[in-house]
Amino acid sequence: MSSPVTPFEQPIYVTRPILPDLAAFTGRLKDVWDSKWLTNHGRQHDLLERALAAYLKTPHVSLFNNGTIALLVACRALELKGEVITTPFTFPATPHVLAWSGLTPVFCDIDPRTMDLDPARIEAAITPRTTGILAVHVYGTPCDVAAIQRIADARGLRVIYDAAHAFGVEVNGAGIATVGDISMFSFHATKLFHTAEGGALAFRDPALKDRIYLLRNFGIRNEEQVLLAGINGKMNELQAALGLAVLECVPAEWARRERIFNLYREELAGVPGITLPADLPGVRRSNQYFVIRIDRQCFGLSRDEVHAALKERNVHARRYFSPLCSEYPCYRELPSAAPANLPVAQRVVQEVLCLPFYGALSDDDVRAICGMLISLRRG
Ligand code: T4K
Repeated sequence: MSSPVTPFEQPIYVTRPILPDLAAFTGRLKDVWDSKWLTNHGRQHDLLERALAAYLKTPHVSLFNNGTIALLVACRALELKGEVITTPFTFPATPHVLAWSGLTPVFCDIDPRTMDLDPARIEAAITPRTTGILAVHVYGTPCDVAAIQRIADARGLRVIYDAAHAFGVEVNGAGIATVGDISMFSFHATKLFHTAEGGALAFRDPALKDRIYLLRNFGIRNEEQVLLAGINGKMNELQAALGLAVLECVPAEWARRERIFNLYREELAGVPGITLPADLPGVRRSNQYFVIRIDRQCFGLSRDEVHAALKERNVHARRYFSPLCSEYPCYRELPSAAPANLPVAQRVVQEVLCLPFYGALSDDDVRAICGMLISLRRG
């Protein structure tokens, strides 16, 4: 790139997956071929389950074919009923899982700083029909888990964390999945750790293990007994083998993203109208997204105008998570979806922009993207 406004010749996407060394992956595939065992809890599956429990510092991990099915099983495992309090500022899967479970999502506003569910707004949303809270560590930023747990304990509610973006997040050295009743991780190709498609549930209560195991395999106990109305949520051996190969690459990818994270912050520091992600004390980041917020007044251009201008220059930043889930036709008639109930989310969703963020981006690419952004500023 010769000038900050020269478009990239090749598209720069918001992310690119880790692709492990092909020989390392085919070596693992050879084991699968030799075993003639392709799915239903094979060796690769068990190896990955154990490796992830250690990596995530959590006692129990159950692997799934994707994060959405994992979340469905979490709702079923905890026997949620009636209403579940959740955030409107998330990927569609979060409220859709509630709807598919016959539950009513109750949207609650978010904290303007973390962009996660605001615990101060939860109490007012609780009714006699409320049985749970489904909170999201959005962009990997941990929720105020202590405040959420206090409310849940006082009101007898179950807590599920959608930790799709929070792989490897630690708070004061503790894995992010050691809070609440169950946490869900997504291992989609767009995630730092992935199995192409995949996901997991992580939890502490050993009593949940058997139930979750049954629910993800049609409820089958053995050849004679089907105990529960389960589903097919199993991760297959090819996914698990890929996961084992990808997991070996995660530390280097995380470290490279950490460098890019800091480079973005250096290059964009002090640009009027751009708010950068803050450091959170005691938190080890997921390095899943690099999200900035654009103040239209101060920057001179709206977030949507910046998004379009970057796209013209072949930089495909993403407006995750716009529109708000509460604006989808399937939810907008809910009383909790009223814009007046969600003023912070309404504002935040117009400001956020996820910049390209993956290890294969060069330092020069990052500087060029920042140069483009700065050159777009008016005023
Ligand atoms: N809860 C939350 C909070 C979530 O964010 C998600 C998923 C879930 C639950 C559900 O988990 P899963 O059931 O998916 O495990 C992507 C992902 O499909 C989705 O998994 C993810 N969240 C969401 C935030 O992002 P899209 O529609 O933005 O993906 P797409 O295809 O536009 O890909 C984005 C960019 O990534 C592309 O422009 C290029 C790059 N890419 C993508 C793929 C698929 C690649 O380079 N290679 C690839 O193979 O949803």
